[in-house]
Amino acid sequence: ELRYADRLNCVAELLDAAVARGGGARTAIVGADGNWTYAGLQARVDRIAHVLRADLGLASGNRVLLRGANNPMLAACLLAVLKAGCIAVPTMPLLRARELATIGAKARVDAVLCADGLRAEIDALAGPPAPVLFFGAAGGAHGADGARSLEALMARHDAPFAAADTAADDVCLISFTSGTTGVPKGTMHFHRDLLAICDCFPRHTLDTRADDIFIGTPPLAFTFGLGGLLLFPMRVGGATVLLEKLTPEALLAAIEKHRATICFTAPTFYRQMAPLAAKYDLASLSRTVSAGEALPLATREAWQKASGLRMIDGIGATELLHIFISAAGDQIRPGATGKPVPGYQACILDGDGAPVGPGVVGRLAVKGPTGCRYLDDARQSDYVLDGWNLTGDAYEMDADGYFYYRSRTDDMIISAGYNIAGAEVEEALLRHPAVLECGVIGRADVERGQLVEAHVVLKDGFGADPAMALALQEFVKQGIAPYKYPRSVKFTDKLPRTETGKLQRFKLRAS
Ligand code: 3UK
Repeated sequence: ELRYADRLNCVAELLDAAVARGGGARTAIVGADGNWTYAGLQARVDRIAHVLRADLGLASGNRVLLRGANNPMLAACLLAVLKAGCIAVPTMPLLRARELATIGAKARVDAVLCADGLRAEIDALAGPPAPVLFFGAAGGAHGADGARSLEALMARHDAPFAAADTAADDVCLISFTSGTTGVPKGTMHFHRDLLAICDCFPRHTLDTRADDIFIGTPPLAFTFGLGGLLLFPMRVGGATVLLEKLTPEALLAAIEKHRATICFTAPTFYRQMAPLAAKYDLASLSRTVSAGEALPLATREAWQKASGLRMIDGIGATELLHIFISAAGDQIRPGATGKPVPGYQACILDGDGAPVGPGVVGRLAVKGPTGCRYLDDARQSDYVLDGWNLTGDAYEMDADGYFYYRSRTDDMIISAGYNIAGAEVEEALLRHPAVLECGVIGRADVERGQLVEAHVVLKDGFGADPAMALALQEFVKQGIAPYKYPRSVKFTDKLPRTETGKLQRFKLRAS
């Protein structure tokens, strides 16, 4: 049972408390241009909070849109918004002007803090919705002029900033979902939610400590990254490595260079890192976390073989803020996501909302200290039923209480009366030595209702020809029940993915 005070500012707990405990000289953030200590981070956060209040005239509850790639200044801006009692509206770096305008309008933003390197799309907005300040990656010089430069304004404030007196259940974050189905939805989270996620998954499953060094790819604008690469490290007084634009090679090199201990990224990244891992010294790593998409067994095995580390799979959602089912160490059961993280409960429901027992595929329902509150009320009842969050995933439980991912509820393929989970076919295909990546969807078909269709990216050196398509079909028939094999195989160079690393099946269906 988690207990928090009624009046609570999460940044006071995460940052000021770390400094007050004597951790001011410890490294908080490692960036491309050097390290910031906890005291150094606090000083910057306080200056930015003063700018928000004094120069922009913001009050508690005002909303601030944030735009930037993962770097120390973006982290400082995010924390300053919360410390000032305002609401952070983080946005993904690749968003274009029109999408930013939509989010800005939906979230009714009152101000914008934007990385100078990403200003083009903000400049392209017809009328910026609110005052905009620009910042550099490490708080240094950049292109923006005096009155629009965050750093220039920060230089005028050197007094400590006392955290705004907020309620534990004041909204502090509006986070937009990745839009795997097309339309991003805004979700609201409280000050206490940001602490609750630190006190569940990382504490119980990862056993995080002050000497941990966190690294990974998810943007801070994605709650996977916000938790794993900012809040979790701060909660234990550890360090986070924030680097922009990480390729698989660059992530491996950064793990080696910074002696990272915990890595967060998506399955597709582990798949790409596995064949390269032998070239790097990864001895510092002790925990590797995969989330965002189902982890295929073939990927789990490839990474374990390459790194000597077992993969910690975990399912999280923007609506629930972070990971709620996972397993580590001896608790890992390959093929299963894991068990509910302490603090959360999970069950499987049938179409009428009644719980089903082991071995039956149904709708995953989750309850815990964090939960869904959509900005857009109309969708709330689709996601929450009697306090249980319906994540939109089809799962199955075994007799020991392990949860097995099957598919997204709306991605289940129904072909000639059979229910086929695309993820299972993908997993079978990934075991073929020629397959680098694949996505399996149901294509409308007069005869069968839907036809299993595989979109396949081959590894270098393999030919995309009818013989290969046939070989892959035969291979799947040998691996899983033959009726699941892809009757259509299409080769492509690249699969459509969101910035969070998720396959966009709706785009495959439309292709
Ligand atoms: C899918 C998974 C199988 C699943 C997220 C960690 O992904 C995150 O949030 P989103 O809102 O998407 C949620 C949906 O993604 N998913 C995520 N992880 C897994 N499916 N196995 C997994 N391990 O469909 C879920 O409903 O973008 C992940 C932490 C914070 C997050 N927001």
